[in-house]
Amino acid sequence: MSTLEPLGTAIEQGDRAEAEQLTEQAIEAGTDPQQVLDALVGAMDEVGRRFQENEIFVPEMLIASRAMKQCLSRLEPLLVERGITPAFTAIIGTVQGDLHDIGKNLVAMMWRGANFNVVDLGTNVAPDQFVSAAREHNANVVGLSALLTTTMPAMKQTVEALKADSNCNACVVVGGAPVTEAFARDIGADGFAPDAGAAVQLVRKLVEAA
Ligand code: B1M
Repeated sequence: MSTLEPLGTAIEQGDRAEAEQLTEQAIEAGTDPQQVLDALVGAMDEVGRRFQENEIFVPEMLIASRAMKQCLSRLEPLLVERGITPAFTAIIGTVQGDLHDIGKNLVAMMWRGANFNVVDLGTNVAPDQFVSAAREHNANVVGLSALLTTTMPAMKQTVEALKADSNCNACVVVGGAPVTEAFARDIGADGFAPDAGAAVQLVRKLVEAA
């Protein structure tokens, strides 16, 4: 049996030591790094699905993401050497006035797990910071998180600023506990995701359609 199937299982179970060892073995055996990457991304998709289905919760998702990150760092030099780099860039941040970042960090990790290049601007990010970062990184996606009803207006202002910038062609996606599909539509966002697993499916769909 190839090491890739147990590698996927190790990621799904958040077994970092086993996942690292299997990644190492796959590399030493000369396995195509793209195939190793596909196994890692496939495992994170399964983690996202289980999270959405409430089969696992935040801690398990965090542990799986960390195992994935560790394996990716081992694989990265080989991917770069072969010119295999993420095809899409996503900017993410929590909107101005809002310091909550746990959910935003989970979304960022899952996007990395889906092999997006993710630029995390942190918390309390002003609309013009999102606009500058989207330009600077030629972003395909900008993700906004808000956890307070009082910062939802800042989310609206940020979407407006991004949409008003003719140099920015990024899809804007929003999420966070008080945010709803209807609110996302009202403020002109391109999409809404209720959780980190759904956020992966959403951005994949949007970038493929763009
Ligand atoms: Co705050 N807080 N907090 N808080 N806090 C809430 C949000 C609150 C609901 C608590 C309550 O009153 N019951 C309430 C908001 C009420 C409201 O607006 N209606 C509240 C308040 C009022 C406040 C302060 C104003 C309190 C005060 O100082 N008086 C203050 C505000 C500070 C500020 O931001 N300016 C404050 C401060 C804090 C702490 C700093 C202490 C801490 C934050 C630490 C941190 O994030 N580093 C904190 C915390 C931890 C919470 C609760 C307890 C937990 C939030 C959390 O991390 N959830 C929260 C109450 C609660 O939810 N039980 C609360 C776990 C996380 C995984 O879920 O962030 O929803 P969540 O993310 C999910 C989805 O929403 C989605 O995916 C994630 C994973 O599935 N998602 C996205 C999130 N972003 C997304 C983006 C996407 C897509 C999906 O696309 C881009």
